[in-house]
Amino acid sequence: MSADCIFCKIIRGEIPSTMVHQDDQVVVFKDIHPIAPVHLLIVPRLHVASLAECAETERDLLGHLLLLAPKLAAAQGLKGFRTMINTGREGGQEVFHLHVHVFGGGDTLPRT
Ligand code: DGP
Repeated sequence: MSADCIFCKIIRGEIPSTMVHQDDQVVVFKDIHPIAPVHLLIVPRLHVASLAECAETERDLLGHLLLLAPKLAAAQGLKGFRTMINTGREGGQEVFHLHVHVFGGGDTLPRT
């Protein structure tokens, strides 16, 4: 846990969020600035700044994050979805607590 981290504060319940899933390893809540009709953030309870800071010790956690994504998407009624992990400031990351974006719904997403 990191005292000043906004996602750690959400995990501790100090900042409100719309939670859609919680388990022993992760919490999942709606992004405050959605870019699609469904836009979720899968956030590990462990404070790791980014994918670049992950080590072998995070192998199981990373597997859990990714395997959860299709289950969450199906529960939201999505037929397809996109995952995104922004890493580092130059990678577009704004919150330095590892998270996986899961989004979809509405029109077909543009090809990347
Ligand atoms: P990234 O660029 O990958 O670090 O995206 C961080 C996302 O986190 C961004 O899409 C907005 C979202 N976000 C930031 N602060 C909050 C918050 O307090 N609550 C929620 N629900 N989402 C937040």
